[in-house]
Amino acid sequence: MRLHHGKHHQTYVTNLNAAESSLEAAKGDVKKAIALQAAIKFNGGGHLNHSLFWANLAPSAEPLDPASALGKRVEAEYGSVEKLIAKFNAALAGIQGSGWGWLVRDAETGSLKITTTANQDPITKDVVLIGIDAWEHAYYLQYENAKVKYFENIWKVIDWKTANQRYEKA
Ligand code: MN3
Repeated sequence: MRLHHGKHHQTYVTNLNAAESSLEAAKGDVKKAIALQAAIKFNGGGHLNHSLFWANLAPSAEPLDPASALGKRVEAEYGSVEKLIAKFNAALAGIQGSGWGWLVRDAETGSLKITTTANQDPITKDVVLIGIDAWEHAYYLQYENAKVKYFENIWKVIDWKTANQRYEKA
C-alpha cells in the first residue's frame, strides 16, 4: 500500500500537474489543448480514483451498521451486505485488463448501483460510496495471480463508515 500510494498514485499526480501546466501554456491553442485531453483524463482519473480508494480503507474498518442510512438501503436493495459484496466481487472479477469497481448512488434514481470503469476512467456523475482498485499493481506483490483472493480480503479493510458518510452527504 505504501508503494501503491507513494509511487503509483504519486505518478498520476506528477503527470496531471505536468499536463495542467502544458494546458495553461497552450492557452488559446485549441489543437494543443485537445492533444492534452487524454493525459488529463488518465492522470486526473488516477488521482481522483485513488483519493476515493484510500479514504475507503482503514486498518480497523467498521462493518456496515444495519441501522445506518446506507445499511437500510443495502438491505432493501440487496438483502444483505454479504450479497452486495458477492455481486461487487463478481463485477471486479469480470474486468478485463485494468480498471475499477464501484458502489455508487445513482445521481438520477438515488438507487445503489455496482459498476466498473476501465483504466483510470473516473465516475463523474454518480456519487461514489466505495471504490476498489482492480489494477494488477494493487494486488500483485501480495497475491500474485490470485486476484479473487485480493477481492475477498480487501473487504476486511473497507471502511463502511466512510461509505455511509458519503451516502448521507449525497
Ligand atoms: Mn492503483
